[in-house]
Amino acid sequence: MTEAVQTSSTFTPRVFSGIQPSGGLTLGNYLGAMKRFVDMQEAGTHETVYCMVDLHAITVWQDPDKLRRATRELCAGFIAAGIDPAKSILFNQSAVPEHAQLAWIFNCVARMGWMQRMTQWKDKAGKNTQNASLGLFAYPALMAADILIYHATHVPVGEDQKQHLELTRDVAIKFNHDYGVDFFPVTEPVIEGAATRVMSLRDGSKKMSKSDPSDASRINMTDDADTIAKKIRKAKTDPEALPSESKGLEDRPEARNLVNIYAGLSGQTVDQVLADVGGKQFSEFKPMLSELAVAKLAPISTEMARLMQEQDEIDKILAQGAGQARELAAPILKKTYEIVGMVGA
Ligand code: AQP
Repeated sequence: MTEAVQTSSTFTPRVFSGIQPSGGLTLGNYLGAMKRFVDMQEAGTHETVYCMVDLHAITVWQDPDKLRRATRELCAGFIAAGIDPAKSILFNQSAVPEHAQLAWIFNCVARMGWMQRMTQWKDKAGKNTQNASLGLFAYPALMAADILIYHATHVPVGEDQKQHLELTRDVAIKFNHDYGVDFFPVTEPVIEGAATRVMSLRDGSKKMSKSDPSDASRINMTDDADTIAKKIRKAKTDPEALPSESKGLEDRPEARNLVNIYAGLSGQTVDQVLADVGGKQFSEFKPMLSELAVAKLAPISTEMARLMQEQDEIDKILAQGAGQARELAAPILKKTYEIVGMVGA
């Protein structure tokens, strides 16, 4: 079914979000993104479109075989976590060329200064910016295209993506202003819950990340029960007992991180968790956290492993999702080309 393109401010409530197949899924991706994707799917208030953003992944070097495997593994992760291809559109970004096509238009709308201010660019490019890829610099324009090619109204993300979401809003506003249209929505970020910023288990000031060289810094969704328990046992903490109120977690980044993780996994608020565990030492709290993490993550990793044996099934789901995504994206790209003045659009 082809959607009629809307040019007014009344947009279909639609969620878009993506995850890079740039390595294995982490607990940060799960709590900050995927678990919330499932909640939004189940709420049934929005159409939900979820993507493995492989074009984003190659902004830093990816081994082609590993990228193929990580893309399928991520798809398996989505499904194992509860994304239902009958309810959500699930696909990989490169299979829908409209993303890259709209990104080019947005490369011409966005300003160099906007990109230079992005903290992710500064973090990932490091000191040697001259040697970083042009794609890494332009990453936020592609992300804006990912979202706006579906006229998405809401984007659930972790805290780290907030700045990119603001840039997406700036791109939509500038495009609408420059061309005198009300064509792209000004998308709302959805950054909610106790675990929108899961930190490294080794350093409470650093984000838990799939590309962190230290495997001990993160819980991978494919870790077995023993590995999860070992990583939590070794997680950096301080010598104090846990406080009974969240105010007591100020200036205690590692303690706050473990409590946030517990809250995210259990579906409680931080204050509810602290009401139960306040006064406990980490020697008592860490085994509780391990038990909860294993109980929540083991069914997902088991299902992921099973699905990874069904590669044809995964590829079928991705192809079907890409077809559905293109039905939404193609008319929006066509209209964009018309607005911009491309002949033959
Ligand atoms: N530590 C985290 N806490 C909360 N949310 C997180 N997300 C990632 N890490 C955390 C959220 O997961 C979604 C997908 O992220 P991504 O894979 O596209 O890119 P990323 O944010 O750069 O994640 P990584 O793990 O750090 O990947 P690499 O190491 O490849 O850069 C986003 O919604 C993100 O907020």
